[in-house]
Amino acid sequence: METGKTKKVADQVAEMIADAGVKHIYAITGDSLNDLTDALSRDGRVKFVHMRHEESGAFAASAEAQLTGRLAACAGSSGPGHVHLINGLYDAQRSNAPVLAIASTCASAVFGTDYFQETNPTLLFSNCNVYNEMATTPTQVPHMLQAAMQEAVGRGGVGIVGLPADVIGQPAVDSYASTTPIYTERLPEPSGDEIEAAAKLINEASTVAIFAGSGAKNAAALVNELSDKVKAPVGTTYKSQLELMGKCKNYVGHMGYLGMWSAEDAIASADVLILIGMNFPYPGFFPTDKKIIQVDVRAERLGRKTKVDVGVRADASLFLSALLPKVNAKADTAFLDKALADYAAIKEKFAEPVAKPGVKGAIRPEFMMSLLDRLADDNAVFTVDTGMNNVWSSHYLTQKSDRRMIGSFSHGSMANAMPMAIGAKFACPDRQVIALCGDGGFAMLMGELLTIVQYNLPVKLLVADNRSLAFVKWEMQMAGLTPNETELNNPDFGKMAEVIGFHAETVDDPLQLEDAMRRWLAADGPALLSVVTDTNAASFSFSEKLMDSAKPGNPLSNFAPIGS
Ligand SMILES: Cc1ncc(C[n+]2csc(CCOP(=O)(O)OP(=O)(O)O)c2C)c(N)n1
Ligand SMILES: [Mg+2]
Repeated sequence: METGKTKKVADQVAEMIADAGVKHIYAITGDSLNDLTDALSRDGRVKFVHMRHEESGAFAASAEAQLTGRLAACAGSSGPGHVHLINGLYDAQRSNAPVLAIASTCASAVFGTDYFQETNPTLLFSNCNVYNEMATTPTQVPHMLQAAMQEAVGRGGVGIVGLPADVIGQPAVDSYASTTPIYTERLPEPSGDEIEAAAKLINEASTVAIFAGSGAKNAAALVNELSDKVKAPVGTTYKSQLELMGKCKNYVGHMGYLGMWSAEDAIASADVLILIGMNFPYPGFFPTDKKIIQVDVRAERLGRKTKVDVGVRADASLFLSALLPKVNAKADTAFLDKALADYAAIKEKFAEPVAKPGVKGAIRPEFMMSLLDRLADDNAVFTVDTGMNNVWSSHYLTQKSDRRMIGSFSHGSMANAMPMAIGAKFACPDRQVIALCGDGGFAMLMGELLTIVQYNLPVKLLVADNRSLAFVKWEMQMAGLTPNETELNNPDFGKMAEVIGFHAETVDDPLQLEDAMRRWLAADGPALLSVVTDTNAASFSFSEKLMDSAKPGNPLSNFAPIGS
């Protein structure tokens, strides 16, 4: 702040966000947001990343927050500007990503007058937040901003502050509010009684299975130890599989509608099922006639998706460390061996389409994805669009060292992969960032190609050009409908991206894919590879539950496909 100049609310907001350690704010400026844009640029510590659509800004902030575990920010101007944030904010909230969203809005003096661009951000965002308030006086701003940031990091979700145009330009009022969100590392511990109860169930059981979600990823070595000791197969969610598969030798696949029956069967049939740090959406996969232990740092998640016999609010590592000495080793490996054999059989089946790369104009996506698995960096960050890319990535991407994958796993939105890659690249400039885009998803927020070129961001976009909303085509077929309104008439995405300034190629010949992929991965700066894939490729491995649920009349027939 220059001396002698009055500090405005906008300056105070810029200062507080910077002091809070926010590195980027993904936004589009305009009208009531201009004062803040100006203040941020004078403060100089938070980079304003100028997106082409506010929804992308929210996805980018969500990706940054998920990868770093730290607060990230996005903003939208009055009315349509912040209305555009909503889908990305839903995704961030449901991914527990600590994101601050600033929604500037028309002057408080004209609230309720049907003013130009008037919306009510508090109502608009009412279902996707951990904090959601609008400041109508300068005095409120620092308290509300602090609370929004603290709730976002403390509870993991979206903190929203509405800032009317007249408030943002007024002199700031100093406040007692702290300007640094407190990241608390203190994790809930299990009680002795809870450990005794869990150990008793496990010791009395003949067979045990483990189902581990993202909350178990920092406890992978302990999950592995427990599984080894009690001969329990380990199934995961789609979201957690990449992080856990390489670290658990008894890994038997991920479970869900796109999942593998090896995991599904083991989880449904063990005498005792241990659920660790998971928020799996579909109750129908859990047994009703077995004993279930659930551990989660979030008390509100216990018993939400299934009946639970022993529910423990605790950090996964603390729970497993306390439990391990109390459980007796099991000798019988028959149950585990069967699950491992089932998983091995699935992997063998997966290898079949990889060996048949397809024909010109119809490259097999399995071949494409397994090539990517072989060629991508061991610590690559993958972002994945909702659609068939979820299927192929979950079947063919493997853990090499420190790979991460983020997607719209709970919200299930299309178009997230490219904007998430932007946030991922800003957050992790030294890592290879690869967006797995569907042609439908890619086109939905295609303006972000321009953002990528504008910042010369070296992100890698892989577009699976199957000329259709393939997942939906397949969904319709499964339900006995004739696929309709699912065809896409695409341009040559490679040529299009080249004109925009990408290193870009389109490949339609499977024999040329490996060389093209190597060039794409080696390229400096923005790079896009459009692969003309088989429009009819579908997976054999889908869960039996999916087949049942797709039958007309089944209450689950309108399922959401992905699973967290
Ligand atoms: C924003 C949004 N609109 C619609 C849907 C429903 N939907 C789920 S997958 C999908 C098709 C995705 O097509 P594409 O991106 O081409 O991927 P593909 O399945 O063909 O690989 C649709 C329309 C959704 N999930 N999100
Ligand atoms: Mg498609």
